[in-house]
Amino acid sequence: PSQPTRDSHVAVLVFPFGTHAAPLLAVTCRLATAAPSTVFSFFSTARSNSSLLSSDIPTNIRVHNVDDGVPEGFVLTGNPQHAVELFLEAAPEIFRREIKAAETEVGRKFKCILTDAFLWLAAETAAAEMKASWVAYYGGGATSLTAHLYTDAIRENVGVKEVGERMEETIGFISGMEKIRVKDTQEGVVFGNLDSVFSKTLHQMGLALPRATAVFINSFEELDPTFTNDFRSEFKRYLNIGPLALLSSPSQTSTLVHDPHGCLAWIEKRSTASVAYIAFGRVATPPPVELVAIAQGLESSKVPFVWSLQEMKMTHLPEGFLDRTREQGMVVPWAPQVELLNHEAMGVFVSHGGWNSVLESVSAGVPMICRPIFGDHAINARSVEAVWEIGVTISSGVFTKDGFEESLDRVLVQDDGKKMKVNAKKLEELAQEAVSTKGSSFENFGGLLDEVVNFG
Ligand code: KMP
Repeated sequence: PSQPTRDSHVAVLVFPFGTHAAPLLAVTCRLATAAPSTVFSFFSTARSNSSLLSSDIPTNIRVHNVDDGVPEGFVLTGNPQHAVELFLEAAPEIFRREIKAAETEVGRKFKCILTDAFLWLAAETAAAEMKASWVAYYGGGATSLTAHLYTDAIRENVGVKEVGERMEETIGFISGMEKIRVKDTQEGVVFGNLDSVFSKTLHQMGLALPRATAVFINSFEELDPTFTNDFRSEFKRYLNIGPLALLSSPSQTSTLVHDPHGCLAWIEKRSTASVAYIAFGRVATPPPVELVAIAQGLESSKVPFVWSLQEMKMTHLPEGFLDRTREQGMVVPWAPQVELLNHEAMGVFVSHGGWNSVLESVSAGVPMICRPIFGDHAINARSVEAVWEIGVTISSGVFTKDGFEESLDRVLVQDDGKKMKVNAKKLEELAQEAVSTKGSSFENFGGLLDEVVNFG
């Protein structure tokens, strides 16, 4: 790789929902550290920016708050997709305005636009106007990206009417998808509302990504060799640069770990591979009846646990649960997830199967129990269960006391679960190799740096 071009300017456009922003900020920090003379203008909403603990970012990153696209006086409904769609519709104009202002402020034209793949329209619009290159970050894994990339092929083969009858069929007509069923695909691929702004955006994202100068994801090539090969011919450049969780390794920062509730001191006293860690995102939490089922399953299984649960949701827990389980486990509003997962006492990660969660579990060699909620959760959960064989999807799709107890027993006690542990440990090793010096993700990060700072 050549020396970074001096004085260049990179725009970073964030999709400010779910957990898209944090990995993109992490990548931006690494790029900015590697290219200190390049300015990175990072654009996201005020709400998203303030939720990123951004105390310690390189000085060549300039963080900008942008409009959220919600019209003045507009009242949002409870549906999270509504806010997403308002933002997506306004995004090309919002970012055009902000990019102009930042160019003037910094006094340097943008030569590269680095964006969340969901923002393909804003990205292509701005890149064409400024004659800049577009580098896209897809926030999920290779399997879920395949469903977006080949949406037309899936629609042709499965049809979009009476899909219900074909939900159990696999989509093995796409290489690497032999174990993925129609019902595992994201809403908006063949079922659900195909005409919503969100569904259309993701469909057209699949058509736009081959035009980007590079597409990168937070994963490692060895996890999905079939898709890795395919994407190399589909995209101009395809780069796996993860797992990001392994790049900021806990050992480097152990003295600084934020652990206000003493989870790490607590897990220290537990035996090997015995603890269940339960954590759902803020947006994607199971409904109150299922929180009760989780609590009941934990109590009757007697499995030691750490449960990260928003304070306001603790009111849904069964009467007396916290008192009765004081010795067995802890319910906390915040937990040091990566450090917990990497502790040898960790036995299973219970989550929705969002990409960041899956990859953090893989990176720590910890088997999973998945309860998919929306988006790519079901397709990730299916890969966990049927492709990588490192966990299970909760039976019947929702938590029940008995179903959860059975899953805990299967993963933590049965021979089946021991195999999952072995498989997860193998993937952890591959992930470690990928990020080590000369590993695939290490090399690919150099490739990304070239694309973003040196323009290939
Ligand atoms: C709100 C969100 C997200 C969402 C749906 C919402 C979100 C997200 C996805 C998603 C969709 C398809 C994929 C992967 C992810 O859906 O953040 O393949 O990433 O209503 O915030």
